[in-house]
Amino acid sequence: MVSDGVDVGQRLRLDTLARLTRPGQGWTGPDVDPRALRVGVAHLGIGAFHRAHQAVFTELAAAATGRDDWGIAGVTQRSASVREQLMPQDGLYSVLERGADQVSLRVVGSVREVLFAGADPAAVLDRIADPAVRLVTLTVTEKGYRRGGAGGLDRSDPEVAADLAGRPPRTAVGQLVRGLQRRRSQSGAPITVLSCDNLSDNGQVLRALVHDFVDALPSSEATGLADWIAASTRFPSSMVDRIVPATTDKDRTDARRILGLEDRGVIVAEPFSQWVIEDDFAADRPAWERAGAVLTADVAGWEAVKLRLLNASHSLLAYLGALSGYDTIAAALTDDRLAGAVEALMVEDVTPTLRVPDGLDLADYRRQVLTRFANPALRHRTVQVAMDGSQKLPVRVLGTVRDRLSAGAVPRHAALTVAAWMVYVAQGRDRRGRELPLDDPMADRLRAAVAGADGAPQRLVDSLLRVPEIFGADLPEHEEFRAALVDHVARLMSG
Ligand code: CS2
Repeated sequence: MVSDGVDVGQRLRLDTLARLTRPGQGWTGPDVDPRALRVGVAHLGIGAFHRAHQAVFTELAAAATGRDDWGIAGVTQRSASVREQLMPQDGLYSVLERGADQVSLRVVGSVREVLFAGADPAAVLDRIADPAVRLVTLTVTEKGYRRGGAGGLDRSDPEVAADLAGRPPRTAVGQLVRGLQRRRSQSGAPITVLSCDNLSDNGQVLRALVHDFVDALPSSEATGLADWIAASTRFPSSMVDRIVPATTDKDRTDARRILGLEDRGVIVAEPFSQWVIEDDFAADRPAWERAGAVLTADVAGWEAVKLRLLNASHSLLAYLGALSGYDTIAAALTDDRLAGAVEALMVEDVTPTLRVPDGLDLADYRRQVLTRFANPALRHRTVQVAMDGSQKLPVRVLGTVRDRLSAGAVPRHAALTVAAWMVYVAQGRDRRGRELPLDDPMADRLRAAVAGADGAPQRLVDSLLRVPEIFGADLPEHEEFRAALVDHVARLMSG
């Protein structure tokens, strides 16, 4: 089959792309000449989210300013597959944007190199040490930070302990510290470390984890390192937002039809994209504001709005939706009962806890979230959002719970979100009997906790509420919250 003179069996690469007739039909990009780009950013965790979000902003910023020094070296942490997808394609990949009633495709060229940390850990440290690199960005997901119960670095985690003992580092914080150590001894050039994960105060959290790691090193290795990091490194916070479901075969087929080339690295995303970044950099940065990002002194308000309204609602729809037999977030939202619960969560429980950032209309924001979730073209699976609940609930739901409880109110819909997660963990099946995967770093602990509950709502609530890494020491003691959970769990379990 031939399209635009190119055999569609051919793979996306710089040369095959150059042979396509331009402008292409239904596709754009890259907006930069990838051959001319030099690496200026090292990114830890080059999954689909980074490629759909920061990599696009960075490319558009480079294009708007004519700069050629903001190419990205991405690091894949757990498997070589992103490297295998992108390197034979000269780093090129497409973002398939699925709006409710139209689809378009952008070829992105800002990723210049993909390193597999498992095979080549030294190359990762060299990139962090490279003076041409002025930025390390991260999307390693909530669990990638490896925090313990009190929020600091979990030194009992065997991976953390092994990195501290001096093996080539495999954790993100280990890679950062070892890379910074090398940078200090080589050029000593300042650098910014920018977390792009869904954590509140992500910059502060990461700074503290880096310092925890340094503090745990033998003094012979750590002398002066903490001071150098404090003086030469910045850890701004940022709020990132774009819905990026897992790529399906249909996405790959549609991308091939639109582009006329085979792309093994295609990712799918909604049209919406937002980035709010704390303007606190140790050195130069891409002019992301030219690509629509907001640089501000105050990110905390935006982070809370996004995590508590969008991500919490997502989790509610994921757990309740999956239990009710809905495969996707959009399908779950067609159920009036679920849509009503989400609306009530946002309006009654979350909104009173928010400090609204300047220029943001919360009612518009809430409407926009629901419209984005309702996008039927995205097919964002409920079980994908349900993953890693032990890591996500504290960040997106339990802050709301604590704020409302201390204001003397019982947040019933936030409690419903937690209860739906509890039933999801305990039942592992939807109402039609189909299996629901428990994909969570604490899965074994959670399964053991619910095993003794025998399906009794009170015992189930107590067994999970007493996992201190998730609920702390305070929430199990709160009788009204516990009662609300028991009430919801009992109703959910009886169908
Ligand atoms: C989702 C997020 O999977 C999840 O937990 O809530 O990945 C969500 O799609 C993004 O944060 C949107 O920006």
